[in-house]
Amino acid sequence: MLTGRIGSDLEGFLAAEKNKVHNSLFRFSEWIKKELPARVSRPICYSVMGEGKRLRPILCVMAYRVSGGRLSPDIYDLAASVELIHSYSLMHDDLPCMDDADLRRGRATPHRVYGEEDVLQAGAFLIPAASLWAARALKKFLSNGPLKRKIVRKLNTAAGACGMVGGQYLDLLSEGEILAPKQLENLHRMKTGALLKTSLTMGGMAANAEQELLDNLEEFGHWLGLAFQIKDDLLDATSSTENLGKIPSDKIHSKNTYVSLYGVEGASMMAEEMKNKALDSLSRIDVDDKWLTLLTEYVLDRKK
Ligand code: GRG
Repeated sequence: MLTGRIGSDLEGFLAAEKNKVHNSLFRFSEWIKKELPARVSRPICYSVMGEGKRLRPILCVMAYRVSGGRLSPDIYDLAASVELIHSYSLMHDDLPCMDDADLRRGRATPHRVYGEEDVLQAGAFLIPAASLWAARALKKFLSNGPLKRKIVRKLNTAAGACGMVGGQYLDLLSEGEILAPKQLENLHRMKTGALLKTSLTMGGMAANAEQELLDNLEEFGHWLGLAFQIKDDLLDATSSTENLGKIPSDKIHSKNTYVSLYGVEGASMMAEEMKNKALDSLSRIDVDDKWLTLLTEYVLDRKK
């Protein structure tokens, strides 16, 4: 965490934003309980309401705000759709056929509570539900039909074969092999970076931002996404189960990470480099908003 007054300012800001995201996820949970059988809605709600950092939806709302959007619960609903995709990915990533994890966000993983079969199905239900939640939110504050469709398409593109799922696929295929640096960067860019970057672009698009601002947000998101994943690799290699709320497992699964390729020191230097590139892109965004800068610092300073 950042220290001093700025650090505590950011903590206060993040806590308030997390609370608004939480309210949207709660609205989603109430809706999904009415739409789906309890066997699948229960694991969905358990997963979605877990204690995550909510970084992606917070970034979406921040990009919306710096693009001149007027805040309302509806933008938090749009932002929450990204968190829903993230939640499904965690549910499936923890399954025995992938990471086989017992612990996530400081408590038992969904399949340890509800069983593998229900969680597999719940995750599959959650994917289209996230798109519907985005479309429902957009309907409330955007009248431009093509723009609404473009935003939902962005979300699905980031979640799909050229983004998160494609990256996870490459990650699974490469377990036990040693990737070349460019291959590893590509994998991280897809698996984690795409959704994080798209959170920002979606926020900008929802505020009808000019193309130049969208391009800058996207470039910022690109570097921030890489810095975030390298920090994730570093935490997995250097932190404890108690602190992370999950069992570090990259080494157990012989994963390709920045730490396995460059070592802790090398990976730390690269994370710093990516963060500086993110800050550089941010300086090209002509807005006076300290929070994006502080959040960029937080991505590397975080302890979990
Ligand atoms: C079947 C090929 C295939 C894919 C299914 C499982 C899956 C889709 C994708 C997994 C993608 C994945 C696990 C990406 C890692 C993202 C990551 C760094 C997670 C940790 O994010 P944080 O730190 O977590 O934001 P919290 O808990 O704070 O939300």
